Amino acid sequence: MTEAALPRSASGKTAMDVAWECARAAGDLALSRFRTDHSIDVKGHRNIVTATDVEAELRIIAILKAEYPDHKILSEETASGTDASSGWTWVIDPIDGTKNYAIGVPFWCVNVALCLDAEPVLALTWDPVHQEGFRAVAGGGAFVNDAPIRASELPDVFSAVLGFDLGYDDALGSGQLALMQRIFPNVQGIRITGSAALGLAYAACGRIDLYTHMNISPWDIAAGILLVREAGGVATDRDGGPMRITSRTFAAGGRGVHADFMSRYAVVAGGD
Ligand code: LIP
Repeated sequence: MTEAALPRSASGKTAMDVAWECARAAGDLALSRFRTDHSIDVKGHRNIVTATDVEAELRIIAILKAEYPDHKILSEETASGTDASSGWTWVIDPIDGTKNYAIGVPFWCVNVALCLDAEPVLALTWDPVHQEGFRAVAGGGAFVNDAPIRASELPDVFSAVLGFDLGYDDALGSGQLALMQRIFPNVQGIRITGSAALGLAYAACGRIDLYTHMNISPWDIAAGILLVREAGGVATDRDGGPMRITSRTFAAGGRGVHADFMSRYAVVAGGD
């Protein structure tokens, strides 16, 4: 699939142009309010949402409804129950890394993906603070802004820097910490990112060599699956099956590090 094969919008724009419009509309709003006081609601255990998350999402949805009225939308704050299993679906996270955003840590992004029958075919992860757009179209390779990106070519976990996050489930989070304790010190570095979408983007461009999670949502990962694959990396769930937008667990990154991680460490949480 190339960009030309993706549906044009109602106003004749390419799908990537519409994705950029969505990313900038949400990103400009979020950036304008970064490190200001936020009105925060608690959605669940360690899971917060700011008023800006919701407003940014509504801006994206307004653009998508105008440009692709027949496409479905699966989004974190206002449409998290959409069935994306068939047809065209935009999968949206207006601010991934909401906790980072709320506490002033400059590691958050706007995450936009277009899926066909639940398979990501277009990805855009936009980091407004660092002005970096990680993008890909299926079959067209992956880029940060206009520079091509490649996943890590390191051979194993020992030579790697790993990224992960804890998520909102204590047992699964504890499992991740126990796993990292098992790996350490046979690794060059370990990072907790606070944004799964940027964690995957950084794995796609080899800034980190592998990113893994045990309790994730479709809007956090839809774009990253395609970025890692189009950058020559591997993305699987922790059982070794192909990573899908419905995967709750995953490991994604360079081929060598991924193979070594999966063969040595990828036991399902609770077995550590
Ligand atoms: C978050 C991810 C993070 C993960 C959290 C949550 P949010 O997304 O970025 O990596 O650990 O459970 O999914 O809530 O900021 O969009």
